[in-house]
Amino acid sequence: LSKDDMTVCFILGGPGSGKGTQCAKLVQDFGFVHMSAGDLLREEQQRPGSEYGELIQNCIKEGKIVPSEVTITLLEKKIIESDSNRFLIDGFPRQLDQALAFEKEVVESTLIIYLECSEEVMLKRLLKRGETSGRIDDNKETILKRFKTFLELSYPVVEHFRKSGKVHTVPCEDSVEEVYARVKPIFAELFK
Ligand code: UP5
Ligand code: MG
Repeated sequence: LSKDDMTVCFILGGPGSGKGTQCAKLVQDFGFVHMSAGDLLREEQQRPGSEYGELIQNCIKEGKIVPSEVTITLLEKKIIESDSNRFLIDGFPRQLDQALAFEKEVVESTLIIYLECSEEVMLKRLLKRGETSGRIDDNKETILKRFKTFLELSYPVVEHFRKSGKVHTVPCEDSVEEVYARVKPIFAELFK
């Protein structure tokens, strides 16, 4: 796998901003491989014999960030296993050191979408999803911890990348279709 012909886009935004939802639509239109860092961690947590199971579960339950090495190893493995060279990574990097490590060790990102959403709207979406999701972090107590982590540690990643001019901020409190109507042209411009 050559890094030169590999394209990585980061889809960032607070908990419940709609990262997974928008990525699913981008996959259909632009043939990217979608990797949700959170999904990969949940998968690893449930894998029998995983040495990280308990660590991951505790972090997710507390809304804390899993140590970078674990997440980067999982992402790297997926990238290597895939026969695609276009990747959408959702919910990662979540902390400045992860951004720096990934761009140094794996590949530099081409584009970053930041889904901008108020906590009020995100809370409403997550509580609703929590009625059926079975996610151990979709409860009010954990959601508030996730918001705090996002603001203190993850949002600075967006700020960091702004200097590079790669960040596109997309307001995302409207319907899924309305939000996608803002996201799609950004991709269409770059990846026809
Ligand atoms: N919904 C979506 N868009 C909507 C719209 N426009 N209008 C109305 N409803 C909309 O959407 C959330 C809900 O809202 C859904 O019910 C959807 O239908 C609806 P979704 O697309 O799932 O939003 P998303 O941003 O993906 O929300 P998610 O809960 O997945 O975000 P988080 O960032 O909180 O979760 P993630 O899975 O990325 O991480 C979970 C935990 O894993 C973290 O808290 C952390 O502990 C750990 N983690 C790490 O440690 N490191 C990582 O790198 C990644 C995760
Ligand atoms: Mg998600």
